[in-house]
Amino acid sequence: MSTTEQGKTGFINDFQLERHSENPLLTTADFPGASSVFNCGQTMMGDETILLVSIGHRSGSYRGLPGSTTHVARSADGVKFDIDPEPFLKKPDSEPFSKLVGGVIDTRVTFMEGWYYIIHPGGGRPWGTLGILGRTKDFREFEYMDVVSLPDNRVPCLFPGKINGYYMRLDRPYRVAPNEHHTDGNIWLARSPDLVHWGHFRPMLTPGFAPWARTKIGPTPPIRTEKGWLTIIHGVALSCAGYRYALGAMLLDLDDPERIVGLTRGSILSPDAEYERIGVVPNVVFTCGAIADNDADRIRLYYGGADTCICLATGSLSGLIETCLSDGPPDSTA
Ligand code: M1P
Repeated sequence: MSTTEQGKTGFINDFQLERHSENPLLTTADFPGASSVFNCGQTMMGDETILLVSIGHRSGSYRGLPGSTTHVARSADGVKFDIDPEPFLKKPDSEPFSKLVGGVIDTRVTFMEGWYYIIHPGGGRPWGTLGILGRTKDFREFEYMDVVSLPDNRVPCLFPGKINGYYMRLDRPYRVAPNEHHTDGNIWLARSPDLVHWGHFRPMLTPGFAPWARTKIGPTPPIRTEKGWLTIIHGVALSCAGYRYALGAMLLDLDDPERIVGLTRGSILSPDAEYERIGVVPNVVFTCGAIADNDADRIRLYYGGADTCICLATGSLSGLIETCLSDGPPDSTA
């Protein structure tokens, strides 16, 4: 085991995802009129890799919600993507969604019970940012279901099925000072009988367990593994150089997902490549999910670099799980 840093209880692991040699895979050149390309939802549909790629338009907000659209990109090999010409998600025209959705970014995808459920942020000013749930079977037709979180909680991430009789999700509530970007963010758990009504809220993880996640953190949809629910998280550190977004992972107990059984103390990907350091928002690696290839013992992350392009990083699935377990639950170094 190589090490980078000494924690309070000893050395931490240095598991690192590997960048694909063809990064960045998708850029503004792939989307006419785009000013930014970033943070994609991701899943498998049969043998096809599906990305939901968010773009900001030169004619609209350069990376925020107003005017942004989300496009389906499909790939047989996970590297070369064909992009559907028409946007899959954009500002809807039916109430209450038209009032709350100015554009669509940062989709989280969870496949369960024959549907791909998608949550994306809505709201923004003056309402505050909240989560909107919809679903599709084929990434061609999409139906909105409801507003499933109050502000400010923009990225609820669904588990892929009921656990002990309830649907569950990871929440990321945060506080926003008037006219400011949010400067914090924690991870909570919520339960629901029907995916629309949510409660039994429980706090799970706050920032500060590692330097790269000192300021705020956020979840992605959990992936079922034999050893627990694997969840990629992002962590943000604020310094004199501004915000820096890195990625880590946590592992949750299969029967009691409120219990964190492992958490990487080192980041597994941080913004070091040029396409991650320079762009619309510098020093960002950010993912809205991950794809586990169990047979190949591989995890794939399609992530946004500097809010400007889509990249791919991969690593050993079992290696990441073992790193979570060996670094242990957050209390062990708290
Ligand atoms: O611009 C960097 C990231 O900012 C937001 O993340 P957070 O809520 O943690 O600040 C998101 O808008 C994300 O899409 C973006 O990459």
